[in-house]
Amino acid sequence: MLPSLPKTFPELIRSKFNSAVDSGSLTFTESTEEDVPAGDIMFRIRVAPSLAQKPVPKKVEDDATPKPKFNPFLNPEPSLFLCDLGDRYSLILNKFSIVPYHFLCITKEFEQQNAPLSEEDLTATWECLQANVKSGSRLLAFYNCGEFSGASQAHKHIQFIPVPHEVKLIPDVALAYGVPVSKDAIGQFPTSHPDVPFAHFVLPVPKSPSTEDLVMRFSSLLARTLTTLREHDQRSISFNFAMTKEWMFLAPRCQEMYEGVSVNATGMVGLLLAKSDEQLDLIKDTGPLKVTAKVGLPRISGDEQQHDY
Ligand code: B4P
Repeated sequence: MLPSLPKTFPELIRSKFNSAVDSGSLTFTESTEEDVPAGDIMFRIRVAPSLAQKPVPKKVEDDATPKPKFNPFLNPEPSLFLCDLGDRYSLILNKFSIVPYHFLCITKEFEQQNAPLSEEDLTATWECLQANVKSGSRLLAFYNCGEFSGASQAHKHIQFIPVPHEVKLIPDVALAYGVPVSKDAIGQFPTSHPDVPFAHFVLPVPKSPSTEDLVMRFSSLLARTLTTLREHDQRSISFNFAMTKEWMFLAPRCQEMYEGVSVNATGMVGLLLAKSDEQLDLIKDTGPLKVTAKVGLPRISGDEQQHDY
């Protein structure tokens, strides 16, 4: 059984964030936001031109004497450390934030980022989602899994960013079409937004879910995701996971970026990141749904029949 987050977590994260920015151990990048509509979905595009200058870790093969890649999560910087969560996880601030209070739940020991989330990972995610780190916002948890998912670190980490309540993400809109009536063997059947061209699967999360509730939902979404990857002959198991207190979402991936625009789980739920004005123009000209469709996989036939809108 995982212990709860300390009651003082919101105060802790705010004071640690401010001191880490002041001391220079956390790089906070200013950004602007632009809303771009796509049917009844509104994509929020964050534009952060100075992120393009973020240092990219040197590739191992570039070195004359190859060294193992630095793992920032094995001994996290004390100035970024927030607290432990049970024996297995630590919570740390993201060193390169573009939204305040972006934090990560990392495993204490090395575990592979390309593995699916375990029962313990899901319980830890649910526990972190309870924190009220910013008033007027809810937390979005996300996990980039596999080589085409937008992940840059190989050590298991689930990320959390505050998202203003007024921002309706793709899973919020998908669920507004109605909870599907069909049931699968475990009593849950994922839904998806009818106008979103890429394969994605959403399930509502009950108010006080048991561990079994979380695991059943994740397994059901993962089964759909794996079937889609298989149907498209994708050998690499890459997908994005996102979760709020209201829903769980998974989307299979076949590509990390489109025309230089890197997309992670936040992009697949409607929060894209542009690292230059040119990237913003590209997203607007192409259309955010088309950009996300290029890095996701087409829906497989039969998906539509699972719904009763
Ligand atoms: P990954 O899953 O590996 O990759 P990512 O989120 O896509 O971030 P990436 O590092 O590729 O950054 P990008 O320029 O695309 O996550 C690794 C996480 O660990 C990242 O959050 C990274 O910043 C963090 N990290 C790296 N070194 C660290 C260290 N020493 N200590 C602590 N944390 C460390 O994007 C830049 C940032 O913007 C990322 O944080 C990304 O998550 C975030 N972001 C992307 N899209 C966003 C959006 N739409 N809204 C808000 N934030 C967004």
